[in-house]
Amino acid sequence: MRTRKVNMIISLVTIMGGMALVVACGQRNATTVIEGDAAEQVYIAPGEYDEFYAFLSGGFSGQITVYGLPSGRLLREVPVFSQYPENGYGYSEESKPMFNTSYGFVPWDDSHHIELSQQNGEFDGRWLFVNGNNTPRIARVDLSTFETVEILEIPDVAGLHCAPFITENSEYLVSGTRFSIPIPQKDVPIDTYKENFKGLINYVSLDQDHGTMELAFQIEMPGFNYDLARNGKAVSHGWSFLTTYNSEQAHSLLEVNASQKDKDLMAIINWKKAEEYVAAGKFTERPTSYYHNLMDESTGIAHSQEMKMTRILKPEDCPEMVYFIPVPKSPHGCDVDPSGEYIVGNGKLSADMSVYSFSKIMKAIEEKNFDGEIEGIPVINYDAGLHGILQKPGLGPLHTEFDERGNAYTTFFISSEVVKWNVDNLEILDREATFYSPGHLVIPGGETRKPEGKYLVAMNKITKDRYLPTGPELAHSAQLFDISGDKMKLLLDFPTKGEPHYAQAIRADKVKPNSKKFYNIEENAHPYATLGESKTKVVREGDEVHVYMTAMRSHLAPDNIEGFKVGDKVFFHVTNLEQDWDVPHGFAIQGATNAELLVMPGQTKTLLWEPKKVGVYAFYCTDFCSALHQEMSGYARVSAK
Ligand code: CUK
Repeated sequence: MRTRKVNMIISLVTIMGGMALVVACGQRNATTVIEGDAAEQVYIAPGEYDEFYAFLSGGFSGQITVYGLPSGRLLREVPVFSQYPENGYGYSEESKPMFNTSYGFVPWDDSHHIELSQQNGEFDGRWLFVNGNNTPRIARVDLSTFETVEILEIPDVAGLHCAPFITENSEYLVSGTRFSIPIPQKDVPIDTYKENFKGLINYVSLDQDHGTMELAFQIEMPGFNYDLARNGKAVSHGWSFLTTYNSEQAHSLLEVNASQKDKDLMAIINWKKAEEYVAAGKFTERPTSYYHNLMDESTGIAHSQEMKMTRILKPEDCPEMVYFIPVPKSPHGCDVDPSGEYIVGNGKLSADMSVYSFSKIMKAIEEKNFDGEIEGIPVINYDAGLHGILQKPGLGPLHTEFDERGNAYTTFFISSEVVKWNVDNLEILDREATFYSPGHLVIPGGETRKPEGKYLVAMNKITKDRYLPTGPELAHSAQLFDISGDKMKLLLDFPTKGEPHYAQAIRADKVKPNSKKFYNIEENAHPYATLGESKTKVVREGDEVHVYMTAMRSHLAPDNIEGFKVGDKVFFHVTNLEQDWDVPHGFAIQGATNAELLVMPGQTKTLLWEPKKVGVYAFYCTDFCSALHQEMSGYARVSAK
């Protein structure tokens, strides 16, 4: 988003000078819109719970954050594509394998889109999926523990921005490459883009009981930029919609090259048909390399597996599987309404928004109402698939969510507002300023068949004067609106972490009852678990030393350890023997070059320590756990080799 802002603004100002008025109207003063009982509506009394969980992606922080709504209180930060010193994720020996990729150990990524698991088009509160944009990956967070338990790399794509969009019974996560590349990778001149660069759309299947991901198949596509997607629901179940930009196939995305055409294209995929082709063996197997990292539930240890083959479906071998339809210039998303009938395709560089009708698209396909084809893929006639056009809604439309009353809500980045409109008759009903320049927005269930149109959160890209200044770097800002009435009402600003792009929100009672309180120590199958203080020991195997340690209020055992040598690799395997909610213990040792561990009751976690100098070094529990917490410590003596 960030690098495109300036170009977008320049072109929109030139293209739509006449609409500059909307920009001016957008900059209203917040104090004029806060009225009545806003404070009461967001106030959650001490000891009370919020009504919704909201999960915000962290953008370049690589994490996700969990907020309560309507209070806007930050409840948790869940590390996904980033090492996290607060709990040792990515530093502990158990979690390090989560970052294995075909490029090596990559403990950072850029996370954009959150998808909660669904059944029958409704959130079921089991898992959350999120993409890693840069080193293409998809992660799964288990909502009983709020921990990242799986990361799957997606091969032969670049920039997995268009991910991970879920189907209504959690059959698949669909994703597409943001940047087309040579497949397989090879050393070719960049200006051979048109001949050598290809795109891939990927279908990852989900195990219905465990949520585990598997790359089911990939569809080879023309070398466009696949930006965002949604899957059909209800009447359109079985189909995916992906917007693309740069249908010019320019290898430089300067506006003069990549935004010449008046329209770009939306890809429409019949994934049920694709499944049939896979079952009929119509794919080619292509050698590749990607990693699948999975946390074992009983040991808490992540294991990596390198995968070496992928199945490719080619549209030319698989008729009636892939179509295109034109969308307004430089689109950024295609959102499907709760009925599954309407698909909103917006162009960032267009003054209008196109709303498509799924049944009309089906009719056009049936009647072969095509305007030619691109690389063998039929292009459906634009007017034949159109439900209608939303005229001059605002400047720079980005994302749309829905309520259960037939309304859509779209963010406008440039005119800095949220616009409410009726999906059926395309009438604009309300507009509210946001502060400033919103990207995504979220309504609880707002992309499902069952939205709960009570609140809307706009996630703004620019903060400016909203908070006390904190130097040049400001937290991004989210804004909560009450959308239960005819007019939207701004209730609250709250700061966010990293750069949230998409978010999803779910009724708290769908997640809260399954939330794990602690790990049952009898089920701890970690090979270095120490299930009782009498079983603690120190075992040397050559230069490797394994310390079987326990933590219990208020001591670490063993506490004073001698016999380490300079150059040893010391593994502290710390088992937290507590069996009670909210009694973690921590572990840190002087000179360790990684972080600390935070060990939940019943868990075993391992910290690697490589002493470099002789001496006596202190270790201690990092999480204040009892009145004698400060006594929870010990010494490690290191002698010359
Ligand atoms: S994106 Cu950032 S505001 Cu990555 Cu879905 Cu549109």
